[in-house]
Amino acid sequence: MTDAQRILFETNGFLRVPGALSGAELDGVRAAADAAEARWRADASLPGSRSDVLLQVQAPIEYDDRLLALLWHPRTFPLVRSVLGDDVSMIDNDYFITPPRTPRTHAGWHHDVGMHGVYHPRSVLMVKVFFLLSDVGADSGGTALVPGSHRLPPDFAFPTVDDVRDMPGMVPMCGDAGDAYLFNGRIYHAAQNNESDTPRRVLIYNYGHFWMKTWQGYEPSERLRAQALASGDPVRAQLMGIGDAYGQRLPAGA
Ligand SMILES: O=C(O)CCC(=O)C(=O)O
Repeated sequence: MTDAQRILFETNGFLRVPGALSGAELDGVRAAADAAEARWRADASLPGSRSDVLLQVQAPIEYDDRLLALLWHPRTFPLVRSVLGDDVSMIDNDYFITPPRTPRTHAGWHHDVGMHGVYHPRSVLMVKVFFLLSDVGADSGGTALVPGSHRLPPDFAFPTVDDVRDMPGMVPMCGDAGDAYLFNGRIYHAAQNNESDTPRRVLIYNYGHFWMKTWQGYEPSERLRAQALASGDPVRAQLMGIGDAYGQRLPAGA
């Protein structure tokens, strides 16, 4: 992480990574996401939510190794590790498809993390990485966030707004397919309504510390855990939750 990236992330609570995926890599990830979506749509027993405001393919890493490998992508994972530390692990992962012309947002203003007993303005407990698979403009249903809000005290009273866009100070996370961004899970954020004619597609990877529990329903399958162990890669193993509950850390250089 460069000094500029560190300063931007620490002060704003988020960081953009333009062109994280490009060319053949973006094509491959999109093909993998399309195939995952088709399988998920065809089998209602597969986990996720199916509503008029969001199609949520839960745990896309289980569908295709190209979606799995984004967890340790060289353009984003080193940034996450740099911010969270060597005890980084995976908390959850999703593929969100926001249908065109949604009647309302699928996620109002919220923080992802608010653990009791933690002074959040000084902590980084979770970091979320978003990979855009479609171009996201101001009306495409993208993420909105309030820069710097991860530093506000836990009892800070944000105004209540009917429209996500009316939150004072909010910034829309627009971008092109292949762009990525990451944010501190404490930042105040929401999803905008998709007022465009095209679906908004985004892959989301959430990271925390190794001692934190994986979100229920996102525990990696035995297949992925065995694959990670067989790879001999300490990064993969740790991201799949394999290691000692306390004191687990990636070795320098891994
Ligand atoms: O769809 C979005 O951009 C919002 C996602 C969100 O609120 C979250 O991941 O907590």
